[in-house]
Amino acid sequence: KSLITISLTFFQGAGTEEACLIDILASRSNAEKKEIIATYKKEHGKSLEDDVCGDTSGMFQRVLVSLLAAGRDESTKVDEAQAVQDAKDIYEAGEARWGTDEVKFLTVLSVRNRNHLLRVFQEYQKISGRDIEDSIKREMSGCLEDVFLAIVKCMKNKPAFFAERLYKSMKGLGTTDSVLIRIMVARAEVDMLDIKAEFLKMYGKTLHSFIKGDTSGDYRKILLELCGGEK
Ligand SMILES: [Ca+2]
Repeated sequence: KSLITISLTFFQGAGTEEACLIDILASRSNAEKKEIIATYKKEHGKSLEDDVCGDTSGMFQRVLVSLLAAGRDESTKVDEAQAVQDAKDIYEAGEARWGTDEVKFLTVLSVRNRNHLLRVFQEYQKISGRDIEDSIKREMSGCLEDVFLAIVKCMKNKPAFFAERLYKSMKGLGTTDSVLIRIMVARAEVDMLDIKAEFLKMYGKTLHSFIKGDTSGDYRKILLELCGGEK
């Protein structure tokens, strides 16, 4: 079984839980999303999009459906003029007006390629004097804020995004087991070394030591196995 299939099993186990949908849809490539959609259909006899629509609503639903369409430009080309325009559009749709026109954020964040978006974020900082993440936090809330932030963070640095998700699933009281397991399984053979490096950089502790201190028993054994060595 492929890792995607395994992570889907957790996905299904957790139902269409929002955080899980966000993690998966914000981080996967078009091809991976298409595979997930096909696997979901095969195993459930229903479309993932229908289930997502049944469980979510409003603008958050629109963003998820747009991500499920797997239509992101995956080239590396940056259109300079368009990047400047995108940054302006986002500024005018958010900080520069009363309320927020979320559709503009959706249009730019769900279809543009990574290099282009990194350029848009730079330009946005110049125009608004703020990081785009700060503006998303100021303009939006709840699941919609979470999904836009996840897209931006994944574009900037995907291993750092997952390092933060792992950290937040463990720190404080108790551990969000489903998040921890799902991410560890999904990323084990993909970018765990990068995630561990980011984790150490961001939190000054190894992921290995964090898991060791926060979990126990067979569960800890499995997680440490997925994590690999201390380094
Ligand atoms: Ca506003």
